[in-house]
Amino acid sequence: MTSASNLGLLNDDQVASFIINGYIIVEPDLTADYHESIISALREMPENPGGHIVEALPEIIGVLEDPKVKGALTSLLGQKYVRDPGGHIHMNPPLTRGQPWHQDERFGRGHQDRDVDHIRQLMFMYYPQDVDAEMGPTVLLPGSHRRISSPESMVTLVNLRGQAFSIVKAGSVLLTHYDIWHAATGNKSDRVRYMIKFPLSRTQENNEPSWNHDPTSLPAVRQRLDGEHPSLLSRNEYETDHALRVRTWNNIAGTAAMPLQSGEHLGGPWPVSGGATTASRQRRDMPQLG
Ligand SMILES: O=C(O)CCC(=O)C(=O)O
Repeated sequence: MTSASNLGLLNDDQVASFIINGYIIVEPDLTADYHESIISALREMPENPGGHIVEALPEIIGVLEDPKVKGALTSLLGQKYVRDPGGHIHMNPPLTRGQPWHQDERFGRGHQDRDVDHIRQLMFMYYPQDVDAEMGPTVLLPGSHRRISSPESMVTLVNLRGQAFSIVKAGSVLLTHYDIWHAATGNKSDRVRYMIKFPLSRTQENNEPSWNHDPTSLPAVRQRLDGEHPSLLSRNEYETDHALRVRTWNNIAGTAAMPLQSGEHLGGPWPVSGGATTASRQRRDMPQLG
């Protein structure tokens, strides 16, 4: 798709980043007054409306309809994405403890059914106030959406190498792959931190990219999908992860799909270190050598 529409569609590089890391932050074109009004409405709510967020807070539609948000959602979930029933207002009051790391469950789907090579569902997380490091930001682990893990095996995990925090400006929207590992962190401040979360889904497969695709950027995308490794992976999993990233691209790119293995992936100079044998493994181990 080209930029004919007025949506803030993502470009190839941004889609590649999402595939690699599993998240993107969007800053909607809404005013500070708008976000303030959401905070006021949240403060006045007598209780958490559970999944009935839009009924309790109709103004929230403004964020879902923002062109940048719609553009990012269209880019990642296709033209006909839908907001699923449910969602949750996550209020993180002062002096809470952090949550355990987890992947969200969904409509009876268990951890064994996760989409390790596709983008079928996203989580939308909207922060109406600034969130700093003390205020209990959400923590997430880049690249973890391709890792199937049971809740039991995650419950004892604490700080993970490469973890990233949603330290964001008021009004920011964090879009994540549904299966990303995440958790609320403890709020050490004296301020309440709100976050409104909605699940969204793809309803149809793409015949062509639903983002602002430029065929000339494919080599650069390929290099990133081949060569960038989120830090949590053990060495033996690098190759599997590379293939899952390319398969994810192919599952959403329609006519812009690429061969699963590039020539470089199959051969090339011997590596300087380790037992690897291919050029892509050399890039993996010594990315500074290109
Ligand atoms: O409140 C947060 O930062 C994250 C909470 C969350 O996503 C969850 O409980 O699944």
